[in-house]
Amino acid sequence: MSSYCTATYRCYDEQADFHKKATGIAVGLTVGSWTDLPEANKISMRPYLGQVIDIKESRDDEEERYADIRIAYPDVNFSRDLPALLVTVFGKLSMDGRIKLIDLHFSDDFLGSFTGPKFGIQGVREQLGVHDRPLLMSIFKSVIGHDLPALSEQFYKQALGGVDLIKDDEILFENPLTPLEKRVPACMEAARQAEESTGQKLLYAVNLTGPASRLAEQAVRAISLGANALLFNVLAYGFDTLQELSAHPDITVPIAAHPALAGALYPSPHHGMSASLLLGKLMRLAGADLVLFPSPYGSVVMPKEENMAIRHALITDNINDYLYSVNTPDSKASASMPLRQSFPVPSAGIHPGLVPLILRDFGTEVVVNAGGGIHGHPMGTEAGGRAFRQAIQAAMSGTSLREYASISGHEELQAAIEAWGVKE
Ligand code: 1AE
Repeated sequence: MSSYCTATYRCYDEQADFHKKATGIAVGLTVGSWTDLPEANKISMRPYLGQVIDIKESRDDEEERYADIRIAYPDVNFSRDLPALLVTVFGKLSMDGRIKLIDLHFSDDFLGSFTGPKFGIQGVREQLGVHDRPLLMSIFKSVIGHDLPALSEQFYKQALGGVDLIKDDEILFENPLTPLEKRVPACMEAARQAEESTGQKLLYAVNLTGPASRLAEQAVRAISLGANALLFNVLAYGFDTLQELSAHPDITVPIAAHPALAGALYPSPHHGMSASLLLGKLMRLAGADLVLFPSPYGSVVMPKEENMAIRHALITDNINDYLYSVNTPDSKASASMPLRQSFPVPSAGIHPGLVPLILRDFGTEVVVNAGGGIHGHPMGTEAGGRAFRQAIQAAMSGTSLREYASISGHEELQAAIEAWGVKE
């Protein structure tokens, strides 16, 4: 029996005949073209022909006319990798009018080639020995132009504040002052020293950079130098590169996916891909253990509905769950192979006063992540970490931040609230 992967598009047009449009896509992206090719009509071509599954026409809040179109593509048309699937379903089409790819549904046969995250939420928690609270990650800030001692000191201060993960800034590339070869041992030594005070394990996500052909070698080298996590700018390299890294037998540490460039792809209602597909389903399928994305609360804002759809895609048992209920013919997606869950990491402009909102929306399976919100703390970087840990503790115990901050010993949270306030 044939198997298919299904793409859902949102197509805007005031006049178009959406049935004709859908048929044009199903034929044009498989056996035919915009002209009626005689070859396309042959019976022998049928197994390769795309199928229009359904078309739901509607108007948005601005009264613009659109249709959600679902098309099934025969698996026989593409190899079992994301570049082949994405080029099939949205290659040329992505440039053809007001059309956005909003969801993908994978056949079991296609999914069979993917192992997903190597560690996932459980694996990351096991590495850290933390199972009962959201994790806290801090981001190196002000790294360019600094030498190794300055970087080690910054690392040490972050670690002393009680963070679980520290990630390189995504704009830190190979450079003469802090090359990976020296940076990893220096930072891991700072982690060891901090652990003596905190008793806390820590993951350091080192930025993998440089030519694509050397990334795996660089990752293995970083691990041999002591790196226990990696950061990767997935969209600059492509999902397939992430998949290769995550499936590599010698890359034995969690990978955090940075969303750099995602804004070129998801924000328009008329073009690109939905954020939940880009930063949710595809990141998880390609093997990201942690996925960063803008939150609804901070400095770079993504609508909450989109954020919740990303979260769902990262943690649901069934990666094939539909992202948009409007497209579900029977509101149930067929079950798929289980993949490990990826940690959602809502980010950008996060400060302690936002922690209750993050936990309200994401629950416990979340990484609270901050750069400026830690280093910009009025009492310094170490206090920045402490303020976040206090905010997490308060939110988990159902105590208001202001009340918790007024308790003796929580001066760091008090200072953070005075600096940035509390958002309810
Ligand atoms: C969405 C990515 C956020 C990120 O990478 C970053 O560096 C955030 O920094 P802050 O927390 O906004 O200072």
